[in-house]
Amino acid sequence: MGTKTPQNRNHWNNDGPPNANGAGHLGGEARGAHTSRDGDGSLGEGGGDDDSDGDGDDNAHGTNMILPQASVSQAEATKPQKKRKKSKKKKKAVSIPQQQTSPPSILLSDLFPSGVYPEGEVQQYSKASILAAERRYDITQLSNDDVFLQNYRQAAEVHRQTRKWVQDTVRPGQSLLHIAEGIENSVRTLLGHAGLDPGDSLNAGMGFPTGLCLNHQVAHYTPNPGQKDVILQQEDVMKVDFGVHINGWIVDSAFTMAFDHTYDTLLTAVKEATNAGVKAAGIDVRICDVSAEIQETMESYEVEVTGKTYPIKPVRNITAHNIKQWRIHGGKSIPFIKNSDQTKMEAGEVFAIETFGTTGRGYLRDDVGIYGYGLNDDAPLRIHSPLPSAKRLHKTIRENFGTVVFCRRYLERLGVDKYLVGMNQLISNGVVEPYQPLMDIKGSNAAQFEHTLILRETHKEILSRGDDY
Ligand SMILES: [Co+2]
Repeated sequence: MGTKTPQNRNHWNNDGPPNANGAGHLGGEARGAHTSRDGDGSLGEGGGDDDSDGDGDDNAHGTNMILPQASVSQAEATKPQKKRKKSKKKKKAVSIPQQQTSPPSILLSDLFPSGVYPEGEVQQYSKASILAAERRYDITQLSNDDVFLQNYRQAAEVHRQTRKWVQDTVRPGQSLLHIAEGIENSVRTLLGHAGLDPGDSLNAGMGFPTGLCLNHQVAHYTPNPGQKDVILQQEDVMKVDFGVHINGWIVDSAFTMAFDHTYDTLLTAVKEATNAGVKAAGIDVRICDVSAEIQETMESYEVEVTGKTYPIKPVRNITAHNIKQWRIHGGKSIPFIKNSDQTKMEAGEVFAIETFGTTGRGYLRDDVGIYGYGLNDDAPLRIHSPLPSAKRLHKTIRENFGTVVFCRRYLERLGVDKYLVGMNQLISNGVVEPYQPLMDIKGSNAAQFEHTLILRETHKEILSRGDDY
């Protein structure tokens, strides 16, 4: 999920809307800017920035093996024969499944009974960064570091197993609703949280509405209830962007599918631009330097569509971002084009490094319709609304989503109906922020790739990395 750049801060390009405030730099999102709606909710305890990871973890490479199933113990085997033993033995023979099914249906914790989840890709910092990390070595190690890391790795594995199902089975002719629901069923099933009991989806669940954007739709489109089915076509370029959260920590990762080889170069350009951003990321690295790497990589490609050559343009008014607990957009933004933002990335921070490239203008506008809603983090706990429906809706949102962005389908599966009037009142009172779909010009095509990484003390871990992207 990308951060939409507030229009009055979009002053690093010439053909976007004029810059209204003339701020001197492009520093991280100002408080109170639109991103605050993702808010660091008062949900769960602790939270904050306790994500700096220690070196105390003993999860070396290779711990992602599935441990062999415990066999019948010696004592059990030598026990004197008893009646009914036959049936008992039969029960023991039921094995722990070791392979995910398609569609995914097996709880991830059953696939990893040891509770140790695969480590993400390890990338080393530059020498200078390692020296800086050594100086920080006395940073207090929090006791829950390992739990934090295992939770994050578990969420990443749920993302990988779910997207494998998408890549293996999604084909033209299927509806976007079918694909979105398949992703969401998989994520919830693998996490073991259906999210139907009050508050259950706050333990673990979807990190934001599943994004399925076609062609010139660039970001923030999800199927809505009651809409006419959109059927995936052979020539479509589809961005698949979904999030998995455990305890408010969100893995935000996206990829693009195309069934027509015309778009291979577009996909390669954007994938490589994202990888360049991932590679550039590090402790004390300035945001402007990450942006420059992304832009240079993206613009080194061009794509030919029906005989015409298009430069691949980085999208200018949406950005990569850091992630905080319960906040998909944590306040730092990384544009895909040159800027002068001297803000530095810091040890312990989690970043969603994403890029979007397009054959269109490279400037997004709001499309009609709605993507989702998010509770503002600074919204009051109690609202004074004359509408009982708005009060009820507010309670439902707080109990089930907190500040996690949700869509109409997530609300309706809870049995909530006739909520639009109440929702509009919450929006006009500033309690809830709506999110619109974002599009480039019709006829253009855009691609997206995104990874979530954590800047650990001595190396970065690309949590969402898979053998697919
Ligand atoms: Co994102």
